[in-house]
Amino acid sequence: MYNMFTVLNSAYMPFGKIWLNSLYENTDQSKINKVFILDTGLTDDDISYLKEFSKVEIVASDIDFKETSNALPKNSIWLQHVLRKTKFFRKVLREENVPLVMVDSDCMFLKDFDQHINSDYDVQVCNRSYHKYDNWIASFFVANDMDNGLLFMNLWIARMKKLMREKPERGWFESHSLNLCLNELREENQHDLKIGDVFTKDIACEVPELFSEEETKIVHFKGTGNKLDFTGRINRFQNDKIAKQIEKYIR
Ligand SMILES: [Mn+2]
Repeated sequence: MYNMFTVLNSAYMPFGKIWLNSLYENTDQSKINKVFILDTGLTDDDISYLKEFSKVEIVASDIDFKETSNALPKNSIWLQHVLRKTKFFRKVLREENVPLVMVDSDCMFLKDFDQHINSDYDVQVCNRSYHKYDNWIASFFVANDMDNGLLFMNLWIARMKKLMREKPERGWFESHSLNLCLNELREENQHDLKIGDVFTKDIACEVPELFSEEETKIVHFKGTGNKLDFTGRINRFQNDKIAKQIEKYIR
C-alpha cells in the first residue's frame, strides 16, 4: 500500500487529466491509499474535477501560478513551480507516514507498475543511463522507508539549494542535484541508505526508442530541447492505443 504524489497547476490540467484518469483506469487501485496533488495554481473548477476521484487530496502550496506551462529554463516562475516537488513530497511523507510514489504530472499510466516498487530499498530513483549526462531523472521517485526517506529528501534538497547558490545560471536544478547527491552519497558512504534504481523504459518512458508494449508501464510526455507543445508531447509515441485513451481523458 502506498500513496501517490504529483504537482499540478491549471496550465498543466490537460496533462493532469491524462495522469489521473489513466491512473484510475489502468492500475490496480487496491494498492493505492491516497493520491496527493500539490496545488501550485489550480482554479476552483480544476479542483472540483480532481476531487471527483475518490482518493484525491489537494495539498495547498505556497505558490499560485495558474497561467504558465512554459518550461523555459530561465523562466523563474516555472522554476519556483518545479522546485516545490521535493519540498512538499517531504512534507506529505512526514505527515502521512506511508510509502510515497512521486510521478510527474506529464506522465500517463499504461498498466500496473506495482512490481517496480521494492520495499527492500529505502528510496528508489529513476535511472536513465542511456542519457549522456545526469544518469538519474527526477520524474519518478519513491520513498519506502519513512526515516531514511526523509533523510534522503533532506540531503537532496540541501544539495539542490547548494547547486542554486553555486550555479544559479543553470536554470535546471532538480535532476542534476539528484545526481550530485547520489554520487556524493556513494563516495562518502557515511549514511546507511539503501537506494535502488528503477528504469525509465519501465516507469517513465520518455523516448519512443525505449518504448516497449510489454515493459513500459508509464510514459513521460517530457518537454524536450525543441520545446514541443502539448499536442507534440502527447503524440510523441505515435501509438494509437495511447492516442485513443488520451482523447477520452481530455474531453
Ligand atoms: Mn515531466
